[in-house]
Amino acid sequence: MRVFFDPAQRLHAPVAELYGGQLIDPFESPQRADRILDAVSHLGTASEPRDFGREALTRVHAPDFVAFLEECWEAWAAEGFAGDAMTAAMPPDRREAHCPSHIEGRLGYFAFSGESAITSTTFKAARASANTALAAAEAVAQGAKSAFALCRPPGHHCMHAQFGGYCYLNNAALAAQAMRDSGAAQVAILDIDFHHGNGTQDIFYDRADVLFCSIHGDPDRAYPFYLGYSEEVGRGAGHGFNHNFPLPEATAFAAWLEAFEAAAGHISRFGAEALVVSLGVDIYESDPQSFFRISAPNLFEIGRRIAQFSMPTVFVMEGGYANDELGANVARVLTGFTG
Ligand code: SP5
Ligand code: ZN
Repeated sequence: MRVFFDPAQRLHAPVAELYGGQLIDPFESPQRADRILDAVSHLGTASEPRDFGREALTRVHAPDFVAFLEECWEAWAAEGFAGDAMTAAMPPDRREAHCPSHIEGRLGYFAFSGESAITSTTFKAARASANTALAAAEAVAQGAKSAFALCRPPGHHCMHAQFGGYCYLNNAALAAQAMRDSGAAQVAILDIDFHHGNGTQDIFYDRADVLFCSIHGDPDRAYPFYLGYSEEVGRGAGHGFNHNFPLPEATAFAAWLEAFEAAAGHISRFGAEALVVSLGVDIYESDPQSFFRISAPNLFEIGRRIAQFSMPTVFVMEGGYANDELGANVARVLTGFTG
């Protein structure tokens, strides 16, 4: 399995995350990448991605959103604010909302959630993360059977034009789009992160060429809330190409696997030429952000089942916050896959 990692991803290191009314040390830290990097070294030496340019980003994100990410910090600092950029304002109705010129308003306009900060180097790191996913997609498009994109900050919450949930650019969506652009007629995305992939769903909701399946904590009880219900099946041409599997608190592995097999059925029938896996290991039973009962050996079994698609596969790293087990958990899925 090819492995990709860009060290510039470490540049995103905000001071704090808004969690339970406190500013705490962020769950999503540069150390996560280092822990995973150590644990997957037996799969092969990590390659540094090339720069795919801004054009690659606007294949799935709004140009004004990408420009905002790039300019945000400077405008924020110029305003005289002392901390990292974190939003306190949110549009009451996005469909009617005008995009303000003041940075405080712009920040909320391009956010769907307020816990995640933008620092002076966030855009640089997010681009490095995007390039990592794009390089993995390129390797698979050029014939590699599988690749692991060691991405952080993660991406699956990032929508067409809104960041949040620790995500600033949607790495999995960029990888899927890159495979489409390099000739795959249809691409499937399987999102197994504990949290609903609201951003990936948003990006492909109207499209029939990219199938999106997500297995996650019930949005009635779990972040990112609001989206991820089973009745969200896509819109217009995309109707029937979005499938959500929300699962309740204390879901055991057998029930999780039932959802997996249902998603697998959709993926097999779709007839995709390539698979992108949004790999969040926050499904692990000891993860501080989640509520499934999925053990370490179960993660290995998940990798084994993903291999049964026998499809060119790009793994894109998403969440996982049980730090002591994080690297090992990622390695469990990947070695389950490689066998
Ligand atoms: C990529 C990814 O995994 N992003 C997740 C961002 C979610 N952070 C929300 C934190 C709130 C979780 N509440 C947990 C309650 C535990 N009892
Ligand atoms: Zn997650």
